[in-house]
Amino acid sequence: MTGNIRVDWGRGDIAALFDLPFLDLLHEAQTIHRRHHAPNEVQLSTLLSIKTGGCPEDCGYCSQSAFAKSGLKAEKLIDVDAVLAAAAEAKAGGSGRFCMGAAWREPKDRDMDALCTMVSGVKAMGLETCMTLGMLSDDQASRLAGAGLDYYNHNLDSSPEYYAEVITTRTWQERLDTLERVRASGMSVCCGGIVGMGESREDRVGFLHALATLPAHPESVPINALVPIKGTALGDRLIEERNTKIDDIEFVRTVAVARITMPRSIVRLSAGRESMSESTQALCFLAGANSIFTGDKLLTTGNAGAGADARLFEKLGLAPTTSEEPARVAAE
Ligand code: SAM
Ligand code: DTB
Ligand code: SF4
Repeated sequence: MTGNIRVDWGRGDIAALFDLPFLDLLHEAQTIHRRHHAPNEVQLSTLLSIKTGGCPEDCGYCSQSAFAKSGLKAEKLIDVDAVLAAAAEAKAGGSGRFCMGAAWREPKDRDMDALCTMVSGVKAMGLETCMTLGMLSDDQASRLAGAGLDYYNHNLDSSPEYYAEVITTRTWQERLDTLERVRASGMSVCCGGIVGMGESREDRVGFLHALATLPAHPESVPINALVPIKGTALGDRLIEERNTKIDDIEFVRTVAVARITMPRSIVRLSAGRESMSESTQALCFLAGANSIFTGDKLLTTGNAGAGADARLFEKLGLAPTTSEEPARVAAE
């Protein structure tokens, strides 16, 4: 336990949650959700790719890997001004957090000054800041924290077993080491993964087990549904095999189990929302998802967009929240 939050889940406990009758599972998830979070509020984050393509890692789902034949052009780190302009647009659109992603194995020390300027500039606009840049050294983590970086995103992506089938250039242990460095620097952790990559239920159990037994739960847990991209190993497989897209109900179950096992974390309904029905998204919110990515674009692929989100929020009576603190405090 950390505080009164359980971190000693067994795989069997998590498998048993997945096995619950759907309505019982949703009831439990929603009950726990209301204990820790404001029931009708959804946190809004916006993504920007600050360095696109040409990544030396071989993540089988990713358009930005140099191993993929996605046709994406490799670009250099973009200018600070371009980042600030995109952040201003995100803020005007009501977003509370600005997440900057780079297609790197790890940042180079020569990029650190520019990255820190981006962080302090975005923070000065009154937005929460998040970056995802690959692995970090202790020094890089403390420099980013010092510049005002609130969150660092680094995903475990799947179960340890299935991870090895998806990525071979970076080990599971290296991911854990980066997460530990982020924690030690004082930044909040954003860590989740992808479902719908062809993994089994047992892998989804193992994935959530890995997250829910970290020494402290990540403050943000992004749950992505694979966006199949032509030219990537997993995208091509999904496109060829058709109908292997994760079942909507199984996706909602995954969100619900994340909510139950990590009760205080913000659970983000992340990639894959563009092709998700309103009803499935509504079930995800009922299951405890309380964050989304706003805007028309994720990093390289499309996103639901402001119009569709505004309509859905209106229908469901949801309101954006800009900070997770009030919801948490209300729960104590
Ligand atoms: N290069 C950095 C890294 O991987 O550490 C950060 C960027 S990477 C794109 C961030 C996360 O986006 C991945 O860990 C993965 O979970 C998610 N992601 C990437 N491509 C995706 C896709 N096609 N569908 C769903 N999620 C995806
Ligand atoms: C995360 O878990 N999902 C976001 C964020 N962290 C960086 C990225 C989703 C990327 C989807 C595919 C793309 O747009 O390239
Ligand atoms: Fe590189 Fe990140 Fe894509 Fe993996 S997910 S190939 S590390 S950009």
